[in-house]
Amino acid sequence: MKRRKFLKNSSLSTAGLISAPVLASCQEATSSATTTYENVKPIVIATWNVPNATNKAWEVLEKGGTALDAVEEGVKMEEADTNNQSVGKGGRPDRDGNVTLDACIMDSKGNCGAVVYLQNVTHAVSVARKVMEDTPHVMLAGIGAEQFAYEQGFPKENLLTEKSRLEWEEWKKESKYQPVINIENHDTIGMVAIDSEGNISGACTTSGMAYKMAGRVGDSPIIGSGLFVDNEVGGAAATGQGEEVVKTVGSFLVVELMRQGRSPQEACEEAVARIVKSNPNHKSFQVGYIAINKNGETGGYCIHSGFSYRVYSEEGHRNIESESFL
Ligand code: SD4
Repeated sequence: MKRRKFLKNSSLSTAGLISAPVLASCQEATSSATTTYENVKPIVIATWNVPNATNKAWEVLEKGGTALDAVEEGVKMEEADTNNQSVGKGGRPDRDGNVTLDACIMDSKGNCGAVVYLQNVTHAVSVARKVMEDTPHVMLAGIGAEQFAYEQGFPKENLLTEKSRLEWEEWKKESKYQPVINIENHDTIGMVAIDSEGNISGACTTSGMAYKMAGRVGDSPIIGSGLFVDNEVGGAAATGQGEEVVKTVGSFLVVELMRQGRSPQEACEEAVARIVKSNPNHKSFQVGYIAINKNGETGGYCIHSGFSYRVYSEEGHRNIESESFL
């Protein structure tokens, strides 16, 4: 969608948002969420072109596995892949040279778990799942998350590969020691799946913004920002500059827009519009969303071109070049 059409649509949809749902009674709002969805078939979507991850998730779904298992197994592929320098092992470090991971997972019953600032453990998403299933909490951070992971049997590993270390050394020579986000080269994986029972789950995992300040946490492990699932409606995930996603509670926004009747594509566009409208400098960073509704319809949209998302369903697998604002 090009800029002019996008602005027109976003202003129309903003007007729609103010008039209809705000006036609707709670009962009416709930009834729009209980739209009948028929013939739901398994499907998985993920941010960026990540065929190994979506293939793995599809393997789980095809065998009748749960969406929760599918998204965990799927994103683990990227966490283990040292060529993906935005996720898990091999991720780019913070500006002090430490690789710190953020991840979350959410199931179809609304349960969720997250880890932030996790070091020395590759499969942050699995630790997040353990937080969800084996603790009374939803989020563990830093040393506590790491300690919990070891207690759960996760191995201690050095996540800083030689490639990422050498790149960081180079960056230090050039940089003014500022954290940066590379507009086109980041591959945080957010994944949402529907299983053969029609249940929806999602996961999101990242090493965060390259050369970030020590201690910085982005949107990816924050339920509602980097990921949100509502089994009545659909799910959404974000990638890009997490600060902007957090400020607009982006993935929750996308799901709530779908609840109000927007298609996944329209919902992603509106969520990007919120960021663009309040950021005169939106050309300097990237944010992208993907979404799926209970019907298995998908959408994706971002600020800059170059964003794509991956879909795997009974129709096969495909990479979709997302439309963009710029
Ligand atoms: C973050 N959203 O930490 C992540 C970064 C990202 O691909 O998406 N990278 O802000």
